[in-house]
Amino acid sequence: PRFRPSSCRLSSYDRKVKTMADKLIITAALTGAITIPTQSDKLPYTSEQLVADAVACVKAGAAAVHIHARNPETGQPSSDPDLFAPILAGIRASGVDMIVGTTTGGGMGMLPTERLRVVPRYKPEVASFNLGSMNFSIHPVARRFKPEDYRFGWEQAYAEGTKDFIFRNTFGDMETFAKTMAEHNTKPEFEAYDVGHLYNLRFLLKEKLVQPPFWIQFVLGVLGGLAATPEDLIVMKQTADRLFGAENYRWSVIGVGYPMEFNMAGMAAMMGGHVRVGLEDNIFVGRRQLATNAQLVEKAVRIAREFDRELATPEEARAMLGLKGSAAVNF
Ligand code: KMH
Ligand code: ZN
Repeated sequence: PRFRPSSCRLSSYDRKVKTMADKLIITAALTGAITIPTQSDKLPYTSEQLVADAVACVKAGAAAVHIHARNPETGQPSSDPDLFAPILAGIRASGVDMIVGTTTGGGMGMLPTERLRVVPRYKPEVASFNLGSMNFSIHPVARRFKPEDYRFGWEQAYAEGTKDFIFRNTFGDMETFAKTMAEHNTKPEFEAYDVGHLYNLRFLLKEKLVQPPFWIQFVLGVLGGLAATPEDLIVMKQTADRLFGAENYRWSVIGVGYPMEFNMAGMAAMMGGHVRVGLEDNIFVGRRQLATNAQLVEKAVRIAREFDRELATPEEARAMLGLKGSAAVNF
């Protein structure tokens, strides 16, 4: 008989390719604790700037924002819960719906107990959960600037100091983070910088400290972790599939730096994953072209469209990730 493609039933492979095209969740990481103000005058650090960027990113297509606080006078990263208050309240007052995830990773010099304080205080829908201790350095950035180039007095020592920074997330810390997030119904966004971090998550699962389905962020390109390459992303994805089963987690990817942020966005768009962009991770939208957060989101949206991935709204993303909803937070 003649081969008639129209009568051909979808093979399970074809079905899988179609169904892995989840709506795509874009998270905007607005400021972080790694980028220093001298690198980009577009880096927001006051609450007004952070709220304006959050709203602009959501209007551009992001469903979620990832929030760090900084000292509004100096731009220095801080884990002081009081500094989160005007940012979270400002986002609320904007009336623009979005998933607000807070960091519990903080930055150099912050203790795990200090970093975790935002969870009981604000009970966010999502909070970052870093899956292991590691070197985490931006000291090569300091080589790009002369002492007189820095905008603020703290920046040079901060950037250079990361050479000896150990990002602490021991099993004891992780146990505390897991229990605290469970207590406040805050969904952990598991930050995995290396393959071993996925095995740490597997251990937490075996100990019944965490519950699938998981929301995992593959963080690629940090000095101290895996690189933002297709090979490394695929290693992470295959390892997670093997340890948890593809149906038991959703993943997003961060590519640190340019063009890695967008290379990884393209990979995620193709592979059924989700995307994080923002000035926390990368400051450029094109070669040597400094970007606003919204411009980074706009580029991620263009990539998603090219790969025929529809964007998830905040409400759709909540349903996909099993979040408690913005009425249940404490801000
Ligand atoms: N700064 C990023 C590379 C966190 O905030 O807990 C990872 C991050 C971690 O966003
Ligand atoms: Zn962060």
